Amino acid sequence: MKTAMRENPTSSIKKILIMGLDNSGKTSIVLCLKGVKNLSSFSSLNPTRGVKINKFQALGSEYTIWDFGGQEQFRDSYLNNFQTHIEGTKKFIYVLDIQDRERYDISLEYLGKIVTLLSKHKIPIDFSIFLHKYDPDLEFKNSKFNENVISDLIRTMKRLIPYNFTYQIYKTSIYTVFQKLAI
Ligand SMILES: Nc1nc2c(ncn2[C@@H]2O[C@H](COP(=O)(O)OP(=O)(O)O)[C@@H](O)[C@H]2O)c(=O)[nH]1
Ligand SMILES: [Mg+2]
Repeated sequence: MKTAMRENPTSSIKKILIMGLDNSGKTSIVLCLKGVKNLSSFSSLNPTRGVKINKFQALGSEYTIWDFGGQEQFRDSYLNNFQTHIEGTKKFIYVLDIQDRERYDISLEYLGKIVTLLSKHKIPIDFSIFLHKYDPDLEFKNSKFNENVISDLIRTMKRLIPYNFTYQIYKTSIYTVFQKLAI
């Protein structure tokens, strides 16, 4: 009787996909989600080549996070095989390194392509954009950073995303893992 009641164990596995340019902090975010707290593991990260699948458990569910290494030579092939990768995905995280201002344009272009594919195929998904490396002392340490830079970025981002596409933007940093700030 007990076994008959048991749920299929695979049904509770939630697939999360994380994408963004290389060096934006994707693997670090995966480590944070896995509960790694030792900061030295973050500084010794090597660039992820290709797709890396991580498993972890939290709040009674099992998760698989697909970490897509963001180097240029891989980005187009991910987009060409997008529907295969996206299959069964519950949550999508797009990571943009806000300290990498020289590559805002490239990152926004990549984001635009992803969002266009998702809305074209009408794939319902919980979509989050992480404005990452928003460290607590950022505006203090770097005078070029102020709210205008971020609000310009967000404005450009909103123009790029179709009006009927639902998403959330967060400011994140590995230094404030547990204080994700919704915008
Ligand atoms: N200042 C700062 N650096 C970060 C943050 N997250 C990651 N990094 C650093 O950014 C670099 C690239 O991170 P990584 O996770 O390998 O990026 P990936 O290529 O997108 O997987 C590493 O040196 C990390 O230590 C953050 O929130 N703030
Ligand atoms: Mg990586």
